[in-house]
Amino acid sequence: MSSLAERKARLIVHGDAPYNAEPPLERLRSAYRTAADDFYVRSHGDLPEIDADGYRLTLDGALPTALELSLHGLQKRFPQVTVTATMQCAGNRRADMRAVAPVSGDPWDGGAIGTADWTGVRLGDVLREAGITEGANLHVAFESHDTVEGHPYGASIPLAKALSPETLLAFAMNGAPLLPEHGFPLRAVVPGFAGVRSPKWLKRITVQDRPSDNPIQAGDYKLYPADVTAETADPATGHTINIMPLNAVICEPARGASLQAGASRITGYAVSGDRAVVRVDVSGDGGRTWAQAALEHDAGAPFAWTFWMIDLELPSGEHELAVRAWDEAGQTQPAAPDDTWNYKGYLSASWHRVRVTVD
Ligand SMILES: Nc1nc2c(c(=O)[nH]1)N[C@H]1C(S)=C(S)[C@@H](COP(=O)(O)O)O[C@H]1N2
Ligand SMILES: [Mo]
Repeated sequence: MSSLAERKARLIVHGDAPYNAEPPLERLRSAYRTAADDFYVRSHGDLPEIDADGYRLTLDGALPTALELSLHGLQKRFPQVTVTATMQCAGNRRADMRAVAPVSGDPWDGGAIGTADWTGVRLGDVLREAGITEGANLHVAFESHDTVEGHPYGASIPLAKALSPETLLAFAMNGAPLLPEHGFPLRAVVPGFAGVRSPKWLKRITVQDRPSDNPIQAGDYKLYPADVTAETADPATGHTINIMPLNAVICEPARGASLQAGASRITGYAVSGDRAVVRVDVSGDGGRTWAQAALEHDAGAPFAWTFWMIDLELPSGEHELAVRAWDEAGQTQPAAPDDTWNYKGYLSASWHRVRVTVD
């Protein structure tokens, strides 16, 4: 395994402590399954170092049988499954919102996203073994080994999502044990939900009648209207970000690229938390006219992104490329970041625009 320093050197680093980094878009688009060392890292606190041999996961709360599982015990006791799914930060593309007005948080470009084969056990299988009452109006709260401003990291998901077959306790990514920065030895993977609901370095899972009261769940990752500020924000009225919206990004060419006259290849990704992407439109003239891109999707992976590409004839001069995806409900993305601007810069999902020059 490479060292953390070597892996850091491959990425665009937004901060060292906590460590936050994303891959260049061109490299992100080079493989449908993102290599673990090209996968963005979002951390809120320290990177805990956990010894796999001594590792224990506790399950408690509203469960007839509390469980304590070693990593090996978990792997032996429950069927192992692999789910190909996209993980995305709620702050992906925040940089585009920051161009409208100041926002808080790291200025992620379109690289706070990645797709992997996650191998683990179904969280639902573990909860059923502990005797969970299906259909109850409960929440599954996770607590992790890292510390964020004096508290352990914590977040929760509704029981229905926890019991859904795609939701995993994962120990491997693309066939190898999780890297330390991606949650070794065990993390949750909650496909379709914002990354914040997929806690890394899991310590404890508690079933309870209300969402986690951890500040990450109760205070952060809320969507506010445009007139709300850091001073007026009331977390009790902010919308809890779970399902990720429809989004699309141009990965190549890069912003400001110089292209040769003739057909130019334009590539990127499109993604939606809970609906299929059915069409991707690409414009060479800032959104006045559109052409349809060819789509590449893994039919067996409903929670994974769609890759798209198109060859566009662009005359010489300056052009604004734009992309917008459509989902199976016939919905598309807002045209401008102003439309959904919020002071936290979450869910930035307007048409992605890239200016290029053609010789
Ligand atoms: N314990 C813990 N889990 C965490 C986080 C964290 O800081 N601590 N960050 C969350 C956020 S906001 C995201 S977007 C994803 C990122 O996962 P990755 O770093 O493996 O890409 O992890 C989530 N799980
Ligand atoms: Mo995130």
